[in-house]
Amino acid sequence: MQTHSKIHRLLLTGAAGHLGAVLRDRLQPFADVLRVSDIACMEPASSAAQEVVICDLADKAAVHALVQGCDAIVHMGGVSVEKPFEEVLEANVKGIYHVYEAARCHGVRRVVFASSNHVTGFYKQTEKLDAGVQRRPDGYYGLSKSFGEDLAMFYFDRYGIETVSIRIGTSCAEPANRRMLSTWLSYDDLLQLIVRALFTPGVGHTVVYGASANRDVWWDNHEAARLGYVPKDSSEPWRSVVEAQPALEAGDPMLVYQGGFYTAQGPFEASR
Ligand code: 15L
Repeated sequence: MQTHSKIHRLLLTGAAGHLGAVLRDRLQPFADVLRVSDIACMEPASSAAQEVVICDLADKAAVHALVQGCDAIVHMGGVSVEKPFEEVLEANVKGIYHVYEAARCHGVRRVVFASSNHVTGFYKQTEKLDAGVQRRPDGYYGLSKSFGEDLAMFYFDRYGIETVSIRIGTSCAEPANRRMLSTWLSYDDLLQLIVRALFTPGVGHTVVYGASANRDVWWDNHEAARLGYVPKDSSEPWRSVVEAQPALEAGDPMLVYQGGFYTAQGPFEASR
């Protein structure tokens, strides 16, 4: 990947999560010091250039201490799947507010926010969207990411903190089902997009989708192209294996909605 000048101290939240763990070593070359945090236990620092901090994002004072001294933030932390509202509220809604408030107080000027395709999950798979489309969140998780994008916009408009919000599709080692043939984002392409989001000047608040160069895309990702993102991978090599899977029933949310099964989760409380 093209070399960039380094960020002095880069904070990666959610470092014990699936994508956080993938990014931890891959982001190291882009920072003099990489501070990694999570609410869960993590591997110890692999070198003097890593700092490991256990932090609950719902704890305002702890987040302030975490952010102090950092120059940019890659915010992957919080709940990463659909959950009851109260859990999402603590980790994602209060969590991202604490991150931005701490960024404001401690002079951080750039954030990369791991938003999600579930912000627009109730669109049909037959529709093609760009990042400016009206949001249609498919659950509390998607709603929290929608809030996060609005918060990022507010902190840019009010305080000039720049953010790229990445509506990540499905970032995993290999596409494993038909939906992922469209939503898949390889780890290398994820890293490329995050690096572009960190180093491209003048992004204001930009929203992009996070997908590889898949054949059947649902997203017009011209905003990502403006950041210089050129995905290198595609789900196509897995198509024949995935298409050999048993057919889904007509009407299955995995076939109908962009958000797949997220659109059918809940309610989490019994009706009264
Ligand atoms: C997400 O936002 C989740 O974090 C991830 O676990 C996947 O479920 C992904 O969306 C997806 O839509 O496949």
